[in-house]
Amino acid sequence: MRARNRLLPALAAILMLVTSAGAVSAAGSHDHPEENGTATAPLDIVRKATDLPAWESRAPQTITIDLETVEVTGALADGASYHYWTFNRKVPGPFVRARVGDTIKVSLHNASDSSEPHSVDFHAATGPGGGGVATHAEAGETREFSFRTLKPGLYVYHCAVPSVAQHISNGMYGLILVEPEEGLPPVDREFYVMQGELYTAEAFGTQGNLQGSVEKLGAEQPEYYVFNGAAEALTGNNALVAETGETIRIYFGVGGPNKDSSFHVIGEIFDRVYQLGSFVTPPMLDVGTISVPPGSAAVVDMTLEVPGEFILVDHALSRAERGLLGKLVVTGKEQRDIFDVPDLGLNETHTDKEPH
Ligand SMILES: [Cu+2]
Repeated sequence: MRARNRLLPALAAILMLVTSAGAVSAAGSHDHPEENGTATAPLDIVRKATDLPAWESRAPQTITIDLETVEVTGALADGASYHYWTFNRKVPGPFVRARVGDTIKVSLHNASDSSEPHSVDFHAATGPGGGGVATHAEAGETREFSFRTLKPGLYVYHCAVPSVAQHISNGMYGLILVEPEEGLPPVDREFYVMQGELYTAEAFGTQGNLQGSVEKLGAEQPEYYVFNGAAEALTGNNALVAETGETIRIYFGVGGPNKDSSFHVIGEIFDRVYQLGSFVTPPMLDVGTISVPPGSAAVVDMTLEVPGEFILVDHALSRAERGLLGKLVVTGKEQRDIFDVPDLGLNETHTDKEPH
């Protein structure tokens, strides 16, 4: 299992090299409506938490990022679809992995069938609008700009076309990691998770093709809260998976547009927290719940001592009943000196069949 763990990031790294020098791209054209999903056959817009490139030791280089802004009908919840606005057809947009001193060349193409202009503002960029004005593209247009990564950190990017709140809420946000020269301390597995809100005219739980509500958006009264784009998206086959004894890292961002997150993993303690995505500031140690504002991010590291299911939440827990729920499933040997439930048979529900 360990070998496979290492192989996947290695493959991802090779793919990144092949697309040289680290291009992030989406396949396909956008002139066929069926590719953009329908109310009866919505697309899976959820970006898997494992969908991020691996770290590599390297000198500063020029990286090309190809972003395509595509409006699609995606699955929001069981029996409910929504018209998302996306970077590369997934929410959040692609995880961009860079290092200090890189030059990032951004090419943004707005699909020809888009109803709106779109753009991208990188919080990692130093320059007017973070590129938001430079990349403002009408339907069918391509716009480019480049920036140097002057400062390490974990940063949000998002569409910056007014109403910006509407574009973000509809799914147009992602993370860019600018690693320090020496990288971060190594961990066994890394995950990419972002939180956002959706403002549907229909009440939470309504079936069918739901419509956006500018009134609820203006009042900051969302119906849905989501990790990686859809209700309870990071559960089932999309749950985060790891083994006892491993260290894991979550790159956690809040697209928002409006609500902060009190991010917490039930039954775990963060060993290291890089608050607000700062790597120059020493990380906080041993923290239970962190606060992440909209348009910001944090990095949390955990050591997994005990097997079982660990729930990812925003500790503003009413939101868990509006779709904001993820799972970390840990398999491996019980550690009864750390956590034991002698009378409930809890330990027998896990995969460990070895005698103690
Ligand atoms: Cu947009």
